[in-house]
Amino acid sequence: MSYQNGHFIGGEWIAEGTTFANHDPATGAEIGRIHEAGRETVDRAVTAARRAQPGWAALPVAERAAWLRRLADGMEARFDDLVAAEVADTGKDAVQARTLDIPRGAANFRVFADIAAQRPDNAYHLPGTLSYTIRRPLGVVAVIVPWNLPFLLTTWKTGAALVAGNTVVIKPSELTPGSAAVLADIAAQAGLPPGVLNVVNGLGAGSAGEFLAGHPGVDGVTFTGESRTGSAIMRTVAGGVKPISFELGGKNAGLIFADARLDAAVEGSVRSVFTNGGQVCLCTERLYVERPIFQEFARRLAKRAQELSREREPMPMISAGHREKVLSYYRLAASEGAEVLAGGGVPPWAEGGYHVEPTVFTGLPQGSRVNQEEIFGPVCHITPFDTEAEAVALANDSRYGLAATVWTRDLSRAHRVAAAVQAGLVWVNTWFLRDLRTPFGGLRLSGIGREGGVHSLDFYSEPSTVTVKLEDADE
Ligand code: NAD
Ligand code: 6OD
Repeated sequence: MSYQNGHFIGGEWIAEGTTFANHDPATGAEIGRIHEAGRETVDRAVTAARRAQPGWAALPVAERAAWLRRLADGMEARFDDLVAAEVADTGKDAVQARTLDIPRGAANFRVFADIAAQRPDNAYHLPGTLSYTIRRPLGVVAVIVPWNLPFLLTTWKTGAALVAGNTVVIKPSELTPGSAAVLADIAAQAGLPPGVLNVVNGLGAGSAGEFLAGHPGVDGVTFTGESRTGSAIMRTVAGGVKPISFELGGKNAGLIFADARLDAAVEGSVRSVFTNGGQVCLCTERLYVERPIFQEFARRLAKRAQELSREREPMPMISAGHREKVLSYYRLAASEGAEVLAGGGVPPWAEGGYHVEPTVFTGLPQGSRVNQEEIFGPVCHITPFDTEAEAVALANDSRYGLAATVWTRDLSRAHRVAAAVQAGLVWVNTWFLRDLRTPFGGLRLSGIGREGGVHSLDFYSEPSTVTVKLEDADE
């Protein structure tokens, strides 16, 4: 597969700007060249989106919802193309792309279509007074997304923004532009009005991402990516005081109590640590295990990590640079005296691809960088604990607050701990089980705001309140 990606603006493909290479992380081979949007190209995209926005917002919500369903049908019809694009860009397993990443695109569009079409308006009554709210779309929304779950995240934001009456300019990650290009094709084939959905490619700082976020014609920014990038975007949009929705990094804890079903806790942790090569913001990087089962849990998790490596299971890191970042944490852990229970390097079979070994460490203090900084690879550190209060305190000892898992068969403990752990999402005896109506997002460095269900619609539209004084019958 070799492609050249331009920009999709006002319903047309435009190949302008210098190009840069895109690589297959599984082999390191160049698979395509991407055009980089400069300020002028970004300006054209925003102008196209602004032109289309009033007409799009004027459609009854049921018609916008019908468009989303038509686009979801298009995603299902182009399922294999979307899988191929996602696999080529990320090196992820096609089975995962077929069962998680790509089906979520149509699911995202359908759930927001249903929720928006059925959402009631609000009215507030007082004696002699009636107030109600009118929801208005933000206008043009910049959708800036990362490389780890490209299609899932692009559609998660785009579906909600569109159904709320906004038009969008999507800026995919420079490392994974493929599935957004297929989405633009789907929109073109479906006859979506030109300018409603636009895609510009390029890098972040000093390039398309920054130009887009800072463009005065952009009314709101929804961003998923690193916490540091979130800070940079806040600075970029500060002058325009634009609404932002940020889903950022995580350093997620897993709490495993001695009464948990051990098999389920081990397999659940294998998923939560190693899925997508550990490159999911929700992945667990810190495991806390109650002391009576610590040795057995650690032995089993390490064995599974070794098996995954032998089976060449976890996907590669997204780039040579990211592999080097992950390996630098492996070296750091070793130099700080960690006990390496599994992995810790590059698998012997990695040829050209950006693979690292699934890795399990123990023995480092809670304050170590390995226990505090987001690594974003197939790696975790395991620490024993003795009491529930200690486990909760360890989980909360983080500048992040995105997700946590709790493994226990004690119902009261499950609810107690879920309430005490400071995270935007807590899973009990499972991981990454999603109901798309629930609020999704994180505390502290993990983000600002919530998306999901009506929470997305709340971000992508703003209420105006109308208050009417009711006259008495004889006035
Ligand atoms: P990143 O922050 O480097 O890049 C994300 C996007 O932002 C890319 O499109 C990039 O080009 C763009 N960008 C970079 N600098 C920019 C700038 N100054 N202005 C505007 N745009 C800019 O993130 P990444 O490395 O692609 O993704 C991995 C990170 O994303 C991890 O930290 C992970 O935890 C996080 N993430 C969080 C969630 C969540 O829901 N909380 C979901 C997925 C990923
Ligand atoms: O499931 C979702 O809706 C979502 N936003 C997942 C994010 C995963 C991060 O890597």
